[in-house]
Amino acid sequence: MDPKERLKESLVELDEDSFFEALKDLLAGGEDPWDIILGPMSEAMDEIGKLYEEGEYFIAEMLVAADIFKKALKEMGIEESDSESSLGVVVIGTVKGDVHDIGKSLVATMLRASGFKVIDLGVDVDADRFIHAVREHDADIVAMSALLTTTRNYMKTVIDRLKEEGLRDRVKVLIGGLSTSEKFAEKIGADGWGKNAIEGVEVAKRLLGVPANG
Ligand code: B12
Repeated sequence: MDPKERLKESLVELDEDSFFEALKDLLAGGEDPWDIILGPMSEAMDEIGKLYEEGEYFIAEMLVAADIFKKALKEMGIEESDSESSLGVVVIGTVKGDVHDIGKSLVATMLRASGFKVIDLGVDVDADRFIHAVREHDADIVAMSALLTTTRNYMKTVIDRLKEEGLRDRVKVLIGGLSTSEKFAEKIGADGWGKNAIEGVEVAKRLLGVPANG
């Protein structure tokens, strides 16, 4: 079987040994880690979500999958490291009520790797914490993640608070996560939406007027 397929399947089946064997083969074959992460690994997570919806998998299985995913990131050296940057300051977090952190952390990592300074507030972040961080770090962008349809509306709450605090004109708002879309971003008055970590960086650059290859 093609190692990408094998990787995807073993993650869906939570077969850690077979997963890491396939990962080793892919990396040895010169595969780009980001292609693996945003390709078969993310597809496997979608599959696992479907199995959860169908009642085949439970929270425990989703947790195991998240654990394997994070181990793989470590194995590939995709870790968060801080760099002093010139492109701009991004405050990022998963919004209140939502604890999904893998996608948000990937976006943070990719932004850092691209030259942004990133303040990662973690998960379950309320409006007060976003506002405080924007002031403290003089942020250029507020980036929010939500995977649940029940938490995405909180993004609007944060945008409203930014307005109330007189900060909305000073920062761009970038959103993403499974429960969001370009249309949703427009609806709540965000400035941009990214489908994945790579698109997130592209949009962040565009919002700050940085050339695409800058
Ligand atoms: C792993 C997982 C969990 C783990 C999370 C562990 C962790 N540390 O993150 C645990 C077990 C905790 C969990 C809990 C729950 N989960 Co869950 N979970 C998942 C699962 C299987 C994978 C998520 C994931 O990591 N994906 C991989 C990453 C790489 O993808 P991503 O997060 O989407 O991020 C990418 C993009 O979306 C984007 N992106 C993300 N954020 C941002 C931000 C910006 C600014 C930008 C530009 C881009 C961007 O870029 C990322 C990289 O490409 C998904 C299924 C799925 N399809 O995703 C369900 C899923 C999200 N969960 C779901 C549910 C229902 C729950 C629970 C409510 C279950 C329950 N009854 O308790 C709880 C909620 C807990 C809470 N309060 O948050 C549903 C949500 C349905 C809905 N419409 O709301 C899903 C879709 C499963 C399903 N199909 O039913 N979950």
